[in-house]
Amino acid sequence: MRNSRKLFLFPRDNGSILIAALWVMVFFVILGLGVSSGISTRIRILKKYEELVLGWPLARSAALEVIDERLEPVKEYDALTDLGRSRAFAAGSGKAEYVLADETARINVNTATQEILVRIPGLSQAIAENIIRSARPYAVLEELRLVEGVTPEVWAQCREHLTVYGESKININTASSVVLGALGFDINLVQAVLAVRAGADETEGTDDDGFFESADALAATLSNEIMLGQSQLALLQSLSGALDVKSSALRLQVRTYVLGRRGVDYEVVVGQEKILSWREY
Ligand SMILES: [Ca+2]
Repeated sequence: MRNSRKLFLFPRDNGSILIAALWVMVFFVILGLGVSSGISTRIRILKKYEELVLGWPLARSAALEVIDERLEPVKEYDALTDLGRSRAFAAGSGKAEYVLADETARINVNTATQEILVRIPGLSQAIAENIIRSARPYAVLEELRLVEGVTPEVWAQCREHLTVYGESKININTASSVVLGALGFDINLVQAVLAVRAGADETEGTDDDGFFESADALAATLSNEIMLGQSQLALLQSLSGALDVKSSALRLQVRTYVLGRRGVDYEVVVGQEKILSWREY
């Protein structure tokens, strides 16, 4: 017994020595792989930690900068040209790049009537009824997915037109043709609104864009584009309390860069005075 153990640990023939040496090599290779994968995992965790720790205050500072700016606004209206402009916030070894989108260009699902909801793509009469009967207000738009009839296909069609943020007034300077249609605008009115906003180059988001100075001035400004009929004037009159020219909630799409590397992305919604929602990717 003692001899055989001795023979295994210290083999005398060359073949056995070679096999033993190979086993030793395999052992060290496995050990080496284990150590290096442990180190690379640790480096990855540290990088992620660094991106989160440094990226979070960058995104938060960008959001607070937007809130501050809006407390003393330069303009009394919000239009696509200004909101879509790329902005940056830099601090130390980090930078946050962001663009703004208007949440109040969307229909607020918490306050919308059934008549408006049913004109949103994907929402049938039955689904619109279910939404009205459901426990509103929703804290997040994703709660809509729990409503009967809202399949993944319906959700994909309607989500970009809806919001749970803002004061329920639609910004006429940023609303899409779908949202204007949901409010009851006929095709001629929608085209007239878009024509005013697009300006001479007929493209929205450029420097020559037009805008509506106030909700009250909507009919007067549109009448420069088209001859307004009685029903159109009546609709604009009925909507005067539901329209605005300014946003009450903005969404920031933030990209962070930490030490020159792309960090975590954030989606932040800000209201008049505070951050309303926060997501990271
Ligand atoms: Ca333009």
